[in-house]
Amino acid sequence: MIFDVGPLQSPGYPRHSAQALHFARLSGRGLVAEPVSNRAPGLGGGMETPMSEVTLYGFPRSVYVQMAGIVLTHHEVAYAFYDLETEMNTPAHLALHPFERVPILRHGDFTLYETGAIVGYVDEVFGSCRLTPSEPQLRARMNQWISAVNGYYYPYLIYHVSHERNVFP
Ligand SMILES: N[C@@H](CCC(=O)N[C@@H](CS)C(=O)NCC(=O)O)C(=O)O
Repeated sequence: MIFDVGPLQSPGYPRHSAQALHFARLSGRGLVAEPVSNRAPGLGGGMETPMSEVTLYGFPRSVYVQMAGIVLTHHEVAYAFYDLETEMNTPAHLALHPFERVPILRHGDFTLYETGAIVGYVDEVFGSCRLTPSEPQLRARMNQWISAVNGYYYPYLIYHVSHERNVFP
């Protein structure tokens, strides 16, 4: 995949530091070279007027967005996908997520961010066959893995290895 980082590589940015991509992203600019639509098929409105009761906001390449999508799909929730790629770090994005990340879930007038919170909510609200174990030790193990991915694996795999090799080689 080719990333268009052109003018983002200002010397003022921490090119090789963790989360370099996050700091280097310019307002309103996507990272992918090819233009992407921010309207899922069938979605006519903007972010303020989602047609579906459940809307997942994010960009398709995001593993966190994919996690939320997998859990929605597992529970056969009909949801709209809103591609935020070209609107990352804009005021509209900031209004949905104060840390300017994805995914974000909207269910009716309820808006939620953080993947763990989203999948837990979806599992509880829509799950006939729950993914969350009822047995405390199994549930604790699940939460341990979620925390480990967020705290240890993701920052190194994505911000260090992947971004530094693919985005800022
Ligand atoms: N703790 C957040 C992490 C989400 C996250 O880091 N998402 C990445 C995409 S996989 C993102 O929004 N990156 C945007 C950026 O770094 O500018 C969660 O669990 O949802």
